[in-house]
Amino acid sequence: MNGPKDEPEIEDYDGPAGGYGSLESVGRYLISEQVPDAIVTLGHQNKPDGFMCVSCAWAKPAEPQPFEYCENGAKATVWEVTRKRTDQAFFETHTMAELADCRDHDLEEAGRLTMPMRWDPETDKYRPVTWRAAFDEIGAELAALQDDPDQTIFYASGRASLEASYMFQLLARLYGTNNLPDSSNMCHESTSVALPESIGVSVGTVTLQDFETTELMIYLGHNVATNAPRMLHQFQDAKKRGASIISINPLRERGLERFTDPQSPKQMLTLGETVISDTILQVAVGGDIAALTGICKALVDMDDACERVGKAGPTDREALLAETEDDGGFSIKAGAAAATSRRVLDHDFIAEHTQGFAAFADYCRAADWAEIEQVSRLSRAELEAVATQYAAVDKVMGIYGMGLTQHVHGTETVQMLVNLLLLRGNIGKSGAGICPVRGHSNVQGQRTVGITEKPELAPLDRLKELYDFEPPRHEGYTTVTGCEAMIDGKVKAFIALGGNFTRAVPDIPRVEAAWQKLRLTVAIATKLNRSHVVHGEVSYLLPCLGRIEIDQQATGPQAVSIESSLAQFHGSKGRVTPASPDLLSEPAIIANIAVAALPENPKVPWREWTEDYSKIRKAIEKTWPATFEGLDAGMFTPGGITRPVAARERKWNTRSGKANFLVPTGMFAGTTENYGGEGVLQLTTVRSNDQFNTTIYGYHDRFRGVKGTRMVVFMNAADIAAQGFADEQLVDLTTAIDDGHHRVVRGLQIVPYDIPRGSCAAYFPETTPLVPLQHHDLHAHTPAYKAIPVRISASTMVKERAE
Ligand SMILES: Nc1nc2c(c(=O)[nH]1)N[C@H]1C(S)=C(S)[C@@H](COP(=O)(O)OP(=O)(O)OC[C@H]3O[C@@H](n4cnc5c(=O)[nH]c(N)nc54)[C@H](O)[C@@H]3O)O[C@H]1N2
Ligand SMILES: Nc1nc2c(c(=O)[nH]1)N[C@H]1C(S)=C(S)[C@@H](COP(=O)(O)OP(=O)(O)OC[C@H]3O[C@@H](n4cnc5c(=O)[nH]c(N)nc54)[C@H](O)[C@@H]3O)O[C@H]1N2
Ligand SMILES: [Mo]
Repeated sequence: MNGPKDEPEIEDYDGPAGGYGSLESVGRYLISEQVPDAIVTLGHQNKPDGFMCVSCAWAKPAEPQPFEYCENGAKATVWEVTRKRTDQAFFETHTMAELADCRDHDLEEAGRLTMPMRWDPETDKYRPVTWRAAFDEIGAELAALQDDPDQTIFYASGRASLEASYMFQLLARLYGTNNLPDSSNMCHESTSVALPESIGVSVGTVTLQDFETTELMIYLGHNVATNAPRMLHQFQDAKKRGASIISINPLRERGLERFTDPQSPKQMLTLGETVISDTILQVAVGGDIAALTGICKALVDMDDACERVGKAGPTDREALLAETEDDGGFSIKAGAAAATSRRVLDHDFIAEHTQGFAAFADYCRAADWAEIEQVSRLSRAELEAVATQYAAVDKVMGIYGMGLTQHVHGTETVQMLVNLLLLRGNIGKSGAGICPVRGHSNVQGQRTVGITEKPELAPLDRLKELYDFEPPRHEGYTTVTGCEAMIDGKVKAFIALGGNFTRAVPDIPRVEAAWQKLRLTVAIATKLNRSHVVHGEVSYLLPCLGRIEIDQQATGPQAVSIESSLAQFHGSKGRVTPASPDLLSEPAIIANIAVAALPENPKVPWREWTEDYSKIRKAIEKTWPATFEGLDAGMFTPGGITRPVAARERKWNTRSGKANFLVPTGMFAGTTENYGGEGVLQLTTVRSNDQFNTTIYGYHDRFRGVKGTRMVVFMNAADIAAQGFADEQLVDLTTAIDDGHHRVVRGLQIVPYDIPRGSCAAYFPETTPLVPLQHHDLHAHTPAYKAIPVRISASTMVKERAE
């Protein structure tokens, strides 16, 4: 099968994000996927009466741009509407043993799945089956395991609609389990645990309107140009108004620096660019708690100085101002602020709305600058400058992605960002707030309609009342505990609503070995991936419609709904002819599995729901009236339906009834247990500009200048020299955690890169085998895909390509 076509090439990219590069890149995919006409389809993307992008979850504005899609959104669309097919002929020619050697890119590139298939042990090939036969056998297998329903896992990847997801969680609970992990477990789960403790909501508080008035955005651990490019429009507009952006990221990602709007003819023609970040602080991987502590400490110190200066008489004030010269002149500003009787912290807000300030302020006062500087690799002066900028404005947002959540102390890192915002009342007012940037297009919505392993987050009593059954009350598996249970032999069946589970999780080789021992693996999917090629004893591929396709049911074409990152619900209508007449919709597949596996329950109208999705939405509205009222009637409202988020109104649904300052347990977001010694680097695993998670579109990370390969490790030049390597040398990475498992990824090419010393970066999923399963957030169980301690050695692999 075809791999990367070009020789690996490493070059500097000095163009901006967006611009001609992105137009050219989209054009290339339209041709290679044989769908030049998809350009028409793209015109409907993210429009109020169109379809909602299947790539990221960024908000959809009420007044869209003429082309409300980005380079990567276009790639995702083209990838779904491709003319390529993995049809019967494809499966007849390939055994799974053969396909096991294929790269992620090659498997999906083969095209859309077209018919239901069952793996045949005799030939090691998937063979066509009828839908009826598939549902009957899956139903019988599930029923046979129902004496202990916790042997089955119902996994959801964040793309499926609110309607499909609602049915999926109900299927699992009627079956008897809360084993409902989803991709969110690997993603923003740290947010979902951190924010309820801090501010009493599980989602962000920022709306698109807030971008119109904000003065400062502190932007951490997210790669906008690649992973939520439409957000660059909000950044650019805010910049033009005079707002500032401070980025905190180990890498100087291209989108943090410059952006040319491909929608703006003037910018394109003049090659004009907007400089996005005013400041980029290149924090060490795992150094964010330290960096945020530094900023908070500077603010608390300023405020303390301010109080002293304010209380002092005129003579003492002179003396105090002189004294502050000793700390580099920084607190002079505090003195000046005091002279205008303005306090640095918002003490009225703190008194009225928060709890825990005194302890938090003491933590900041006691924090040691030397430690802060050592862990963050940022200087005191840099962090004080951020504090000064922060204190000078009234409307600040904290915006973040995986660089904060995927750490052993990810939850604490998110809570540190909230602490910073609370110091000046930056939550619950216009232009301010906390803004987690979600991943999959409906990952937030799946949680909102009950896909969760945590029984306390699901409306079990309401489900019991509506559907007349006894829902399971004990906790289900998360992604991590699910993998552990699989390895321990406690899991027998796995039903996947999308995703590529075995490539997305840590410790891939261990999980794959356990996966192959499962009795049943069922994949509801659009394209072939590794989690299908490696499979259980009885294995089914159930090909489904994508969101962009027309979903024709008994009552006519159906629409679905999703929730964006900014907590707005939107309707989405498919526009293109399905890839094959044999596809079923996700709701139809779930309904059929339910009917085949479960005893009849007249309260659950699976068939009627499938015929008319507005009935599913009505059921969702009935289950959560306060959240979803008006969903069915209003989902095509331009700009979506804004869901109520209590913290936006400064209502704090926490145990204390207030927003909570929470003191972190340490400065480093990673772990220092079980390893030590010379030469250990903290590896962070990231996405390239040519992938969507485990879907690898190609081998060209334009922004980082890497072409023709993904097997690279980005290192600081001083680390390369200190460890005695040469640029472009092939190396092996070994995990420096000693737990009895040897984890190695071989044959990565060194790319010298502007990254702090002691940190390195590489692509996911190629380097995911280095992540131990137990290396996860302590509270949320989010795998710590960032800050993995590794050692680097000269590669034992023969260098294959000619010099
Ligand atoms: N085109 C495209 N869009 C996507 C996706 C995709 O794969 N492709 N994936 C979707 C999904 S599911 C998700 S979750 C999001 C992911 O979007 P991101 O959150 O942007 O995901 P990553 O690529 O993991 O990049 C994390 C960023 O954090 C930085 N970083 C790494 N470690 C640290 C750290 O310790 N501290 C700080 N401050 N920064 C750090 C990296 O340099 C990088 O810029 O995007 C979604 N959108
Ligand atoms: N090392 C490392 N590992 C990571 C991460 C990291 O940063 N570093 N990030 C983590 C994160 S944030 C996430 S969200 C997970 C992602 O984990 P998953 O969500 O499990 O993986 P995806 O790659 O998004 O899933 C791709 C597959 O989804 C299927 N698919 C696509 N569209 C549809 C559809 O419309 N319906 C259905 N039913 N199926 C569809 C296709 O078969 C495709 O092969 O990975 C995690 N893993
Ligand atoms: Mo994600």
